[in-house]
Amino acid sequence: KAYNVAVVGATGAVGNEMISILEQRDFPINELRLLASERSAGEKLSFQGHNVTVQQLTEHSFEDIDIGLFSAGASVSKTFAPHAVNAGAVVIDNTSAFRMEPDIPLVVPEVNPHAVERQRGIISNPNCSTIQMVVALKPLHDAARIQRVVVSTYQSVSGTGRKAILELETQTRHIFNQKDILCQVYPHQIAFNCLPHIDGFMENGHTREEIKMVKETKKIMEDDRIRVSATTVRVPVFYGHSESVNIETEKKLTAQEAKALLMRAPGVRVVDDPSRNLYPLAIEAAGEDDVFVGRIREDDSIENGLNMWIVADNLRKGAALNAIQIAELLIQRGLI
Ligand code: A2P
Ligand code: 11C
Repeated sequence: KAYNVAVVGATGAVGNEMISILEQRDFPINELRLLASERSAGEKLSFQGHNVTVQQLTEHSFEDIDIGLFSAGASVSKTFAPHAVNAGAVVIDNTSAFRMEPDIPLVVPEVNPHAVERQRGIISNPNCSTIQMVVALKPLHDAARIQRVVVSTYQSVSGTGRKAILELETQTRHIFNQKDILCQVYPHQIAFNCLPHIDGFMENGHTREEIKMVKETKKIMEDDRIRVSATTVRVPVFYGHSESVNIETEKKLTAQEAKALLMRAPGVRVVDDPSRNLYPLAIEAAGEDDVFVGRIREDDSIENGLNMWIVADNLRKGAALNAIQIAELLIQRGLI
């Protein structure tokens, strides 16, 4: 069977990646409908060697659609996902709109594939920095139960979207040419800088991105006992999020045992050979599907502690690829 698929936010950074991943994975598509705002209606994007015209998203965009892949911001999802569901589509939503709603599954196929069975029309795709972390933590949690995670992220500008990619590019060029720089997307210069600020600030001093990592991890791992402390930082990298992750486990895991578990884990690629300067790098993870893990070592400051460095392409495994893997899971399980 082939499916009618709508990509909402098709002209954005994630939407573009969705189109290329659908093509690369030879997803069974009958019709691909590309939707965006009025601004880009009429634009043409290439899919399987053909030009597909972008249409303006409206309430009526979902007639005959089987799968709606949404990545145009939370408010667009809140308004339009219900229309897609009413039209009979399953929505896989890449925004934060529904993630924490108890009856909406939040799915990473390597971690909690069974959760798709509970879907009633909408499935949420987690935040990029959470996805790559839980893919690596799941096998360690199963073996030794993770009690606490302390994570600091180094997130690329593509996580913010197309305009932020352009901002880093332009600021960098202007600095080299001794021209004035503009800060339009971020409140401060991102070129040659690090901003400990992703998404909005909350009253308790944390950012929303940090709280997403705390709450989504518990929901996806289906274990509220895991304590997570996160600091999320934007760095001047175009593609690929990196994370320094420290975990405390109930049972002792040696670095060797952790490495062996990670080498067998689905979706994980261990790159860890300090003697040859080998460790995961954002520039090498970009364009790849795996979550890369390295610098795996024991943390001797606590009894059962491990440190590691986790890197993935935030637009692929962190967003578009995970969403399409959820769609593939629905097909495999006969749910659409
Ligand atoms: P458009 O290109 O027409 O503005 P990014 O995250 O890279 O900034 O991309 C955001 C995506 O969401 C783009 O495809 C953008 O379309 C789309 N989008 C933003 N607002 C709306 C809206 N109100 N209706 C439909 N699509 C939207
Ligand atoms: C970033 N993680 O890197 C964000 C992007 O909740 O889906 C994704 C925001 C979200 O800026």
